[in-house]
Amino acid sequence: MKPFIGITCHNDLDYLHMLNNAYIQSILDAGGTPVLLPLGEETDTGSVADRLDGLLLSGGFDVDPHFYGEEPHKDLGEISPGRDTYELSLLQAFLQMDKPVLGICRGHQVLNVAQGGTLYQDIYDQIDGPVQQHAQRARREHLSHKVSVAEGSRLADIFGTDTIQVNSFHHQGVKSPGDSLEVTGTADDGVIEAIESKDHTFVIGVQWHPENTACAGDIHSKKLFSAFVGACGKS
Ligand SMILES: [Mn+2]
Repeated sequence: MKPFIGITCHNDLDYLHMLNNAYIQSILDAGGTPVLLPLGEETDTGSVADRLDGLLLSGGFDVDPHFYGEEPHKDLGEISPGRDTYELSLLQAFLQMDKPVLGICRGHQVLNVAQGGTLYQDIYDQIDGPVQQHAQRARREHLSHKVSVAEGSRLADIFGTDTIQVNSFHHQGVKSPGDSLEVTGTADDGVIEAIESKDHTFVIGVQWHPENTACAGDIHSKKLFSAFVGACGKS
């Protein structure tokens, strides 16, 4: 049986769920069965986690800074509070069961906040020193900047190299990593691009969007989805 992989959706206007097809296609291509999860704060997230083999937290709006103890910065973007609550609850359930989790962009940030970490609400305003462009003005499958992958990390094992090229569509980033999370990918300007849990079998967050580049044939992105779906098949 192919593993059932829950994918969270963006909920923009209270009546519409949205998910870029690239997430679905990347899971299908890697041999999984995608299960789209509707936002519902009253959902029994423990039962959802129990029935699924893995969780993909998709991209979207900024995380409400109240979840990491901050007031809104002037450059905070749009937020989706109901989605924050739902995803944080869902994620805790998966982490407790040690089922595989892949957080992408916003999902990488949600993972960090769930573990008690903090975010830069705006990397351009809040990081000292020069910050490179992280909101690329090119097609989604274009690989715009470098990420150095930490030696000995799970990502280094998955990619088989210590440097990859990624796309970039973010203005926030991980500031302090949460409990049990290690930084395993960084851009040249120091922006944290990947985190992994030391205490779980397969819990990874990436700041970029590998679903777009996997669908365009990028080998490292395809390896990441294969490793994730493979781990879900064993959970
Ligand atoms: Mn970036």
